[in-house]
Amino acid sequence: MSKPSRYLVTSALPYANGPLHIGHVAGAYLPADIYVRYLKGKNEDVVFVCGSDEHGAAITIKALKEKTTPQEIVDEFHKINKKAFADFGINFDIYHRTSAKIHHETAQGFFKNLFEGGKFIEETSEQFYDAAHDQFLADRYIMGTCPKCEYDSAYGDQCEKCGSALSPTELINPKSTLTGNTPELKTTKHWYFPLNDYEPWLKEWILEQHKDWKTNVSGQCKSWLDAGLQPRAMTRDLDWGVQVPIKGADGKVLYVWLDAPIGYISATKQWAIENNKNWEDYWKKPDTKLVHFIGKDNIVFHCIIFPSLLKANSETYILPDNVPANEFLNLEGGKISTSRNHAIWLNEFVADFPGKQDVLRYVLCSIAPETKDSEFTWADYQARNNNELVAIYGNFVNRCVVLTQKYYKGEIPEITAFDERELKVLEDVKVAKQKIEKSIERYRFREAQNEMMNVARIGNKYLADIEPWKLIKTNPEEVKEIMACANVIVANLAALSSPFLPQTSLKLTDAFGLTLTWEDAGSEELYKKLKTIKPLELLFTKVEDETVIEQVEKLKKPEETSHMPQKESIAFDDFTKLDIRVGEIISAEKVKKTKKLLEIKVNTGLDVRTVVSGIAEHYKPEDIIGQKVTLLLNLEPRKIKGIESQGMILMAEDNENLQFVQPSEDAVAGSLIG
Ligand code: B3M
Ligand code: ZN
Repeated sequence: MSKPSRYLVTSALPYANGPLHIGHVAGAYLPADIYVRYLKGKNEDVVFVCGSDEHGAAITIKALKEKTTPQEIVDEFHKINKKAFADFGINFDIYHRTSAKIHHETAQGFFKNLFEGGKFIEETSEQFYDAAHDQFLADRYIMGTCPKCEYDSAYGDQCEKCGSALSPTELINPKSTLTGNTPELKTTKHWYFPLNDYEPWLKEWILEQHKDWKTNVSGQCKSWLDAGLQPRAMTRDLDWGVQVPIKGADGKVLYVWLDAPIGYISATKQWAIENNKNWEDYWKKPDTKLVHFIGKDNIVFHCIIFPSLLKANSETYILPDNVPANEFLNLEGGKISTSRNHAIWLNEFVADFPGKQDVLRYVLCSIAPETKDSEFTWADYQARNNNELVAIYGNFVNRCVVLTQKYYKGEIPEITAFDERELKVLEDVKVAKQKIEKSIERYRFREAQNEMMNVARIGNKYLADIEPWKLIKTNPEEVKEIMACANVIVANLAALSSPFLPQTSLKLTDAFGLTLTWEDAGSEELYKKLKTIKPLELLFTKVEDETVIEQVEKLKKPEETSHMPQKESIAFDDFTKLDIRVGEIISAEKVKKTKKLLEIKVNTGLDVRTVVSGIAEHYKPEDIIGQKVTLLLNLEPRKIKGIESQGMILMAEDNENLQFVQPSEDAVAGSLIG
């Protein structure tokens, strides 16, 4: 597009059902914040919106598990996340929420517009229903065995183990998470959006007109488009969310992926009200540039579904100019996992490392998963801090400040013009600025930040080559020009690092007693603005080995919160019904064509019986022969892969570790446990 008149920048609305971790930050928030700070530094008209996604079954399930209400959960995490972002320096113009009235109205209006325009297909189909709760089950409320990898806790929409997208009816042995019962199929009516109708347009719009999109984004779009799009239900049977605003839709809410992106619109509306602006300028004028920052798991929703919905709406909305989605960030050799607490939580980092936001920003930007998954390690955090922020950026600034104090008591020497050598150095800085701009505008933030560091490298080299500390004895006049030039480089650094290291940039501009904008960088006239520089504390300090060790240890310790809450109480009589005994494994072999299952023969003291157990990924058959086990004897026999399993070996499970619940070695097979 030609130069936009204004920008609307969005970051994915995080679900308000848990705290934020560094994977979120590196994926969708930090890049957006850098982009926005850059644009604002150039005095562009920009609105940066985000907020809590407060609907969806993940939230109602959490409420159920924790015996509380969805409202309480979203209230809690909206607050926590809003604060964590603010503390970390992600500068949204508004952090809204989808439970707000204005959002419900906006989403309902949007749905109605499509409905009245005849854009939906009404369809009745069979869906799982839990009679005990008189409730249709959202995909997430159904769990069962994954047909692809046999993981026994796959959700109705996705297996979290192998990542396959599923539909609830594909699950083997589906169970309602509300009651544990096998759900029945019952008919229900929903409104489907015929995405397939938009396929030709999407192909043209994405694959032809947006060849500038990142390859990880267009690649994912292309594979969806090649596979062929299907109509998608835009409503759900659920009692938490935005009510479907038409007759005959009681008890139904908008599908969360219709509701949430409209959250961007309602957030803009609310911002406009608070700032006396017109929201429609940002959503309907074609000279507005709309950019969505997201993680890769949200690509289909932002590149295919939401644009089609915007296009179908009779109000003429603009479409995203770009969706620079990032891949995933891993952590210390593994995937970041909320349930296993294998994560660095943003609110914890801010509390544990006060004033170190810029360090984490720097590291996360350096390793941002822009083209492929990347990995955060504490050792790398330490190395980048010590070798780059301390040794390059901090060192250069510190030298310049200290020398200016020492030679001139902080008064920056006045000069009339620079000599050739200085002009050459300042030209290099200007070129660096242009490269940063180009990289940011192409959403290459790693590259951009590295180029910003080059300015500090230029400054360091300049001082190291000339050694003003030696020259001061022989040619103090020349040192004046050198120190003026060095201060100009520091001022450039202050302006050019403002999108990446906002706190640090602020410390520098404060030291100069100036406000510097992006446009001040690279300007020959900058030295005229600089008058004094105050003494500064060290901008960055070394990260010690102990910190690294401590943080890595912390990751190894699962927190209590990662454990399942206590189940409902049962009567003593219920407990005595369980026949639990000591058993001894006599033989074990793998069940053919499965990854997880072992067929195990156990001496129960009464008999030798067969038990099929899903432990093959943890134990080799030959290693467990002779193993004493705790066996639930009177579990109703059931057939697994054609083998009748007559009992269950009890295992302790912790963070994917499986251990036998092991009676002591001299316990005799058949002894009752209870
Ligand atoms: N809440 C999904 C997520 O956090 C969803 C994003 C909505 S963006 C409109 O991954
Ligand atoms: Zn699976």
